[in-house]
Amino acid sequence: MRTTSWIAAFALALASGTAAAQDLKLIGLDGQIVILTPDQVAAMPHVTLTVTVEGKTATYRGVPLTRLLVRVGAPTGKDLRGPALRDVVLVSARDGYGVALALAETDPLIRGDQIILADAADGAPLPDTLGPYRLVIQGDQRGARLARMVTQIELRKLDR
Ligand SMILES: Nc1nc2c(c(=O)[nH]1)N[C@H]1C(S)=C(S)[C@@H](COP(=O)(O)O)O[C@H]1N2
Ligand SMILES: [Mo]
Repeated sequence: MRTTSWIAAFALALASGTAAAQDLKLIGLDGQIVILTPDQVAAMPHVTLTVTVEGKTATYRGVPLTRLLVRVGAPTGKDLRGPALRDVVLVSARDGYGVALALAETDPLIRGDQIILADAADGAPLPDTLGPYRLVIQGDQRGARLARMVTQIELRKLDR
């Protein structure tokens, strides 16, 4: 491809909100899109979370899910009330796997158990089979909701 057409393709990719494979795509209720590169995610405040799921204990490190959701306008704390209690968070993975959570259950001011988007486990970056990101939900006893290979997080409103 010539340089000019490459630049055009890149501009088109940006305009259409297309994320590179390792990028994280956030989608808000009004369709607003925020794409975070691995460097941008790495620069956000991280916490660690040790969980035991199906007998296996691991210490994950990552960004609290709420911090990502506010980037696309999600209400938190006292603002998370009324119709927002019906909003859902759809976490999607590279292999088509998906997990839906209630927005309210992701809020640390509503529920004490933490939910993070992990980029490291037991001191090492997540390998390709687990990363770039893994949803880690404190209190879950089964592994099903701990989505591996997460690439997108979308807020959705239920009509009724
Ligand atoms: N993207 C993706 N994440 C996934 C799955 C999957 O098929 N695809 N399976 C889930 C299930 S059912 C389990 S039990 C755990 C297994 O995670 P582990 O390999 O760390 O034990 O991953 C969960 N996350
Ligand atoms: Mo599972």
